[in-house]
Amino acid sequence: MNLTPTVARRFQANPAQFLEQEIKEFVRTDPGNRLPFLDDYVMWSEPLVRFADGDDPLFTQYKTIIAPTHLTPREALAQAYDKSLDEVQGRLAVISWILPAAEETRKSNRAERDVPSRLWSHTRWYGEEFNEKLREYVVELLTEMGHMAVAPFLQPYFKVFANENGPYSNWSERHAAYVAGHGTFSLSDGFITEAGIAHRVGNVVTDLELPASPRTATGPYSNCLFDVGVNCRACIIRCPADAISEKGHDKIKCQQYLNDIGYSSEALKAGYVNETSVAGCGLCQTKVPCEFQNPITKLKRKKRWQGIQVIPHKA
Ligand code: B12
Ligand code: SF4
Ligand code: SF4
Repeated sequence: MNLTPTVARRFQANPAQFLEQEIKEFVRTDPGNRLPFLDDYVMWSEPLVRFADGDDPLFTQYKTIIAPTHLTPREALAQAYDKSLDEVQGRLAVISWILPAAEETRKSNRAERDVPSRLWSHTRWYGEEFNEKLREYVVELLTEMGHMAVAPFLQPYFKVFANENGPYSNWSERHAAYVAGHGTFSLSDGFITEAGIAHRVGNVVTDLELPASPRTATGPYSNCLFDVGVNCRACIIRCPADAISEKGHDKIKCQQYLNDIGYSSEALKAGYVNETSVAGCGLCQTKVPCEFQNPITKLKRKKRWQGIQVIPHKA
């Protein structure tokens, strides 16, 4: 990395602004965000970047909400550097970004009913490879500036376990995004941000102190229309695996479906994936009112115009 004195000065003057600009610039210019075999198709639109306080009490609550094995940012950083918790001193922050799927990708997936479009599938595979590169880039930037930094998802300690409800990991990138105020979960389980639900998430934990972005959501599901009493069943109707109902998302059915289409010879023949990859699905994230915007922001605008208040029925 070319760490010139100008770059170092920019970082020192305003680390939060510097990181946001660097992440946006990387997404805009790095060739990893393009598909060379498809006329350099750009997979991700401009990212959303926010910061969470690494000691936000929610991270400890996740040990009850998700599982005791879910790591706090301090544990994630300490384990990566082979240190004890006491050796990781001072304030910590989690840098959290959202990579919104490009419009053409979303449009192509809207037209599908059973399997994802090729663009969606390529974005699942090559787009996540780029997301890995971005995590590595942010870690490198921070370490070059003299800070500790880790992308928990890329660590050898990252694990996905399973219980009677299906898979869960020891570092959920969406739960960190929730702490950073990016948005909320939903009936389909997808995470609804101001840029909608059709996206991927990335995080880096660091000992650099950054200002925590405000969290304005009134509850863990409050960006979902179903949560405010609107009879939105769009994701239920879209799911080809019958994995979404008014009770929520059945992770086991969803995973089974992803495995079936991801490794079927039909999917391989259709050129979706290579032999070691997964095809994805995301039909519940396209052709739905939360696809590329926060539907509650839109609803509130409309209701304000009509003089009606929107109150979530679940806290
Ligand atoms: C395991 C996994 C899966 C599993 C299980 C999904 C799941 N919901 O957990 C399966 C295989 C089913 C799956 C499917 C898909 N996945 Co996936 N998957 C993961 C992975 C690796 C870990 C997720 C995890 O740890 N979950 C932990 C469990 C406990 O979370 P949970 O059940 O959602 O949590 C609920 C409770 O915590 C509850 N809750 C209850 N009380 C409270 C209180 C508070 C305060 C809060 C905050 C929450 C809360 O809210 C949550 C929602 O119901 C992440 C990557 C990562 N490391 O984060 C990607 C990830 C979640 N997957 C992703 C994607 C895109 C997909 C697919 C669309 C496939 C595709 N690419 O085409 C589908 C979408 C399925 C769906 N409808 O959401 C994205 C999600 C982006 C988004 N828009 O939300 C992620 C974040 C990958 C990434 N880096 O971007 N995935
Ligand atoms: S489609 Fe409707 S019910 Fe489903 S997650 Fe989006 S807003 Fe919620
Ligand atoms: S990813 Fe596909 S199978 Fe899973 S819930 Fe969404 S639509 Fe259903």
